[in-house]
Amino acid sequence: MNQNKILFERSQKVIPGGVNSPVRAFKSVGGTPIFFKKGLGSRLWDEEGREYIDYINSWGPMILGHAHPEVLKAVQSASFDSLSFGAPTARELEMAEVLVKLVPSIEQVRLVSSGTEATMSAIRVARGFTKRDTLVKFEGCYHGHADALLVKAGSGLLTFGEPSSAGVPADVAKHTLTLPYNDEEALNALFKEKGDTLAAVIIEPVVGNMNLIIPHMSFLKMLRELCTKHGAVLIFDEVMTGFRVALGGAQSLYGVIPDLTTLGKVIGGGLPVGAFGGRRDIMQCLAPIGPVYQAGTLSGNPAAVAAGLATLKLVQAPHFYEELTAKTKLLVEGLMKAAHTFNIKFSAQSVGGMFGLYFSEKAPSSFDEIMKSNREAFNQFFHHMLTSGFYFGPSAFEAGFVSHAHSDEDIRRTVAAAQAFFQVLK
Ligand code: HOZ
Repeated sequence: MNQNKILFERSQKVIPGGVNSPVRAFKSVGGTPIFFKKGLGSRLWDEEGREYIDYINSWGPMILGHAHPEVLKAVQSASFDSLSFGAPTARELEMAEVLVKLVPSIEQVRLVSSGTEATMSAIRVARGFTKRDTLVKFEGCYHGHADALLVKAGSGLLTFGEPSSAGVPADVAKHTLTLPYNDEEALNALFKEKGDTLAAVIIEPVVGNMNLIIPHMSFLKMLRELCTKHGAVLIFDEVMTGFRVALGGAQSLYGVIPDLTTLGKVIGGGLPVGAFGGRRDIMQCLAPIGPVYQAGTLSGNPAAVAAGLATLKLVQAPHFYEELTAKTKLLVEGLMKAAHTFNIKFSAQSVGGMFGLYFSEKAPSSFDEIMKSNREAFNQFFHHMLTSGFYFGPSAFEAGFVSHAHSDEDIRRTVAAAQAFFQVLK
């Protein structure tokens, strides 16, 4: 029997659903998840020895491709000096200095171990700073799995059709208000009614968790103005977009600067690192100097920070983001051209190294529009590509990721395989 099937059967006996993160279970696309054994550059190999070109890249972190020699060398050398101290290190300081230098909104920053921890902590400090409770998020945006954020969320919750999680007390959820993404009228109306009671608004400045959704500039600008006017803390969740869409994240791309920013994924180079940072006056509310508590034994872990620092050094090479953006554009434009040759209702778009594929006539800009795309066609596409050796996200509600290691030839082969699918679909 196929190794992936054998391992998945074993896994389901000891791990709920056989996976450690729900989207990986292939529930929405059907079939058996692939168990991976090795990655190198743009390639992955599964337990059967089959080769794939990877378009997930660990959901974003592997921006340099898998097993980059300089990242591995940095982790190796840090590891020989101990895997954890639970005490300050010079490396953490170096990472904080790099983040302050490169991310426009960050004056002070604290490291944590995941994106979930970063968003959860950013919200707490925003509430402590404003002395208000109410939080606003946008439908279909996913900000990790802290209780307050599992209300009308994206990613796995959207994939499985349960946008608000069980296990979140109504008393907690009642402090989270939701608005439709890119809807200026609704935004204005909420601020008019409740603006002065809002602690924070959290948003993915480019959404990557209900597939890829690009913000309208006027919407982002209005959000910034309203938060400033009403004293609500604006949090950009750049866990996905940070160092992915541009060196300074979506905030540098669009010139809209939040009060706080959360980071993760790329800044750990594939190991678990998160960060939240922003205005000095807000960050100064954190313990040990302020009343808002936040802590972590593995925060600033030496091996993880070494992987992140090596990655952040390499992404600062001249033309890195121009090249990454060009590769990603080559993919989405190639796929669109191939689909349109056969009159398939398909669209695709990208920002930096992130992309979205949609079985709909035009790229969606809201939760309602993405819900109308043809999920059945996506599932067929996914399986055709998987069988042909191309690994895309197993859900119509996830963005895709290209790495700097992808070659034009990788992309040409991908487009050719998709073209064969579109031809049959027509
Ligand atoms: N929630 C992640 C994507 N939006 C998936 C995480 C994973 O399965 O690793």
